[in-house]
Amino acid sequence: MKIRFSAEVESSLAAGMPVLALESTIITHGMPHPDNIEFALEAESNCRQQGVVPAIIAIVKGECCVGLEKAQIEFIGKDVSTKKVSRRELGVAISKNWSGGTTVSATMHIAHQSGISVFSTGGIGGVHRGAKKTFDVSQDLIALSQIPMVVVSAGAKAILDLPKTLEALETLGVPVLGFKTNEFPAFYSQKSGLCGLLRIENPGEAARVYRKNMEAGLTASTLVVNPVPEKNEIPDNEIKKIINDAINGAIENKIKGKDLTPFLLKEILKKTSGRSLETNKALAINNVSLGIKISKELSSSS
Ligand code: PSU
Ligand code: MN
Repeated sequence: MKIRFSAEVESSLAAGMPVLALESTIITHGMPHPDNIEFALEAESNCRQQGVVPAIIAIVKGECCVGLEKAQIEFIGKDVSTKKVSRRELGVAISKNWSGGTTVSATMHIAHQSGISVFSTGGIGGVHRGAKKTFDVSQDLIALSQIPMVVVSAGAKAILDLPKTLEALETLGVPVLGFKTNEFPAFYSQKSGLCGLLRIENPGEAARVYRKNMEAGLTASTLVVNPVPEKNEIPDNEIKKIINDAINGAIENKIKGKDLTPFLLKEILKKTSGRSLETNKALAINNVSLGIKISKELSSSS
């Protein structure tokens, strides 16, 4: 695949220095403008301050880009025609000269092809509620089972069916490590009631498990779940009704497929008067911080 690397990503990869992959659907479809741009720049600056090169991955005018210039971030974050590109749409997006935010599945594919092994997102996609009828299960789960990386996420988005998502991760052979917790986080809040994860205490443990998985020849990613900081969480009992109302709104408006997740996130933003956006930013930045530490552990132990 033809990949356009930013100068800093290219030199860092060549020198074996740590690089952290970041997705761009969170920028194009997950957050409104201009918060999305502010978030992306803050995430990048945190990486650089800690000695890690940020690699935002996106499709810009048909080119698969790893590491964006500031003008490119502003372009994808502002342009309303920017698509949401999942792994199956990569060839389509490039051949049609689209600009697109890459989802977790597409970002993982491109990061892995680029030789990047750590990736931080907000929350992975998973099994949607009502999947028994709709069959709506995110490609992110399949990508997690097929592409060996470390993926850092605040659990799966609370709009999903979390018990089924966790079961699917097990079926697909994806190890889930709880960062300082044994409970699967619920994106906006720390707790989901789903306990029994393998708990790790520090970034070095995540790096070690990933290395051992690689040595064992496993194809799945090591999924590190990192709860939203307590001060930023929206407690489960507050967010529950809002999510249910948003899901009912989607059913009424016949929103489905790839439009569903962006629709629900926007509805929740409206119904929480912007509080969900602050939480989303905080959890994603928190995942960037942990991704930075894991990528440094991996590059220093290689
Ligand atoms: N995390 C966020 N906001 C987002 C996403 C993740 O905080 O918008 C995106 C990711 O790119 C993920 C996608 O891959 O939502 C899932 O979409 P779907 O449910 O259609 O597979
Ligand atoms: Mn879907």
